[in-house]
Amino acid sequence: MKNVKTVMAALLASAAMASAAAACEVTLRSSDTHPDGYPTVAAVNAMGKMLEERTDGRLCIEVFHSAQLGQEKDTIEQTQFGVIDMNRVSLGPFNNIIEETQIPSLPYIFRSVEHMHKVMDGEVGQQILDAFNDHDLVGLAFYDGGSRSFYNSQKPIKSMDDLAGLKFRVMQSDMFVDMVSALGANATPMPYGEVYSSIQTGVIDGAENNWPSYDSSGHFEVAKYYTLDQHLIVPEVLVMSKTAFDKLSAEDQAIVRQAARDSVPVMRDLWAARELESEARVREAGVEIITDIDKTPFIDAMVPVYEKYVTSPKLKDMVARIQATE
Ligand code: GTR
Repeated sequence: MKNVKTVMAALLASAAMASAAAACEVTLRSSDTHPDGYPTVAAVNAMGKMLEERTDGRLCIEVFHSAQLGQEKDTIEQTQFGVIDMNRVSLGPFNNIIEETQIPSLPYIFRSVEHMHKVMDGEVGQQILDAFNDHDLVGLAFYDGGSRSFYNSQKPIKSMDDLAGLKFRVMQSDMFVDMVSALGANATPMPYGEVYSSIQTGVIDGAENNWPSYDSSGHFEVAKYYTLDQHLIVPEVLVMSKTAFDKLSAEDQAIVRQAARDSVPVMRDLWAARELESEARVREAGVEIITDIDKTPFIDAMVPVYEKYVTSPKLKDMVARIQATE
């Protein structure tokens, strides 16, 4: 786990290099767990270019990719404290902090990626972005995270019964622990960066993720059975520290918000291409992919999860509006 001192040292070292190279007045430091070139990293870089152009070099972004600033849960705290200016993360690690983020993280809440886009681009999405305001953050935009499915090192999962007794890593969200328990398996919340070695050493049997993450993390090398049950379509989010945002003029704040929105279609195109590339790479590597799976028992098993987490009238209303979105 990286502490504030380590994060500050990484930021200062890069600030020294950046000031020699670029003439930006303010360089916003943005965190990402993924490697350089991954669609989320490329999209924030594209947003940085837009900012630089639209502010005549007043504002730039430097993306600290590959978890240089730490794992998601820690970098979220650093962003709330204002140590990190921007952060691109999954909504999952926000679930325990901001209740509205649980709703698009509910298993099988979206019928398709198109349905997710429609919801997140609309009023419900805006309501969720606004919810970050009460947590020292500014919600800027949602990115794609595909659909997440289980992979493991032990055996092909062909039905829900095959999950029994297996141990899966989940993102650090209580709801995902309950989701896995409701399916009859065991869940261990753990930072993304620890998953590869934990599967390799047998601490866990597997995890769950989308094609690009399964590929880029190398998890497919140690967990060769991938079952496309698609239990989650969790969007990713780009947030800014309220401290950093409040330092900007109203004009620059509007430019930041617009550039973030304009990076969304860029991200979606990169994502769609990357999903196909990653799927091809993983198939080529000889992974066993189970596509023919009846999702009905998985969906039915989620009733207690909805009952436990969708409790207040506000959250119930959000679920109803999502379900009513065509
Ligand atoms: C990826 C996501 C990351 C991170 C990771 C995880 O799909 O892009 O932000 O949340 O999953 O499983 O921790």
